Amino acid sequence: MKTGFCGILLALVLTCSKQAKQKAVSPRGTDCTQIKALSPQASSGLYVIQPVGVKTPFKVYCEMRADGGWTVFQRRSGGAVSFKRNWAAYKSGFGTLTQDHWLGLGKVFSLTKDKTKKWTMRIDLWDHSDITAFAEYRNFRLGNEKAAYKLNVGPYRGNAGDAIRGVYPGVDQNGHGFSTADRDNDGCSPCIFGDVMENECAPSEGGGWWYSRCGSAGLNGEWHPSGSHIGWESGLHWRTWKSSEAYSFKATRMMIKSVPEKSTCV
Ligand SMILES: [Ca+2]
Repeated sequence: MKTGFCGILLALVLTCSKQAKQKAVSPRGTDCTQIKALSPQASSGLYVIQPVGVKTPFKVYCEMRADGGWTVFQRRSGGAVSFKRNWAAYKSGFGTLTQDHWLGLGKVFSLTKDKTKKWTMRIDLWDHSDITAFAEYRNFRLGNEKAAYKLNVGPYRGNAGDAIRGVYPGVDQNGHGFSTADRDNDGCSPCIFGDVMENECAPSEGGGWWYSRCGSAGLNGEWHPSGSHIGWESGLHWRTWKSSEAYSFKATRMMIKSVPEKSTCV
């Protein structure tokens, strides 16, 4: 009988502590995709995730869509949060999760290193007339810090064009390491663009990115308001969509969702 009583007591304690945890942020999961799968009614917002093999859980913004739960790792919508930052900041993350932010290369790496899943990256772009376009890449994965968080993407689909692989030959950002003003992995030593000679892409473009001879995609440059968003070398650009002249977007979002390795779904 004593054991029974203790069992009930234990169950009560566990239930209470579970409820207390759920009050803080609920539900939890290894990523936003799992949270959405377990709780189909879950709405977009802040959640705590703990990727497989990661000791310390961390907060992320989950974009809950009909096609799954997406873990957001970049958002731009204004100039309040500067993306002109060095390696340490791009590694650990900065900004406000519910607003403009960069989640951090370390956290994105900790998600995509889970070999039991494949990852799809989605990029959403908004121009200054609020027209949107998107690019999706299957088999998204980052290398570790030693490999400069090398970008790996598979097949592309979307209507924004494949700016990662670029407009011109030799500027493919796929397979390239991340660069910041204080960490140069851009493949320019120097690069010659017409009458311009470039040694480092990050300082001139304004933010960290997987620059490859600078390249056709770059969403971490300086944000420009409507009216001064055309004709800038820096800025938020995706040249396969807005290629006629340098065009800096009004807003951008980058996010990933997981697909179980054995799943036949895509
Ligand atoms: Ca260089």
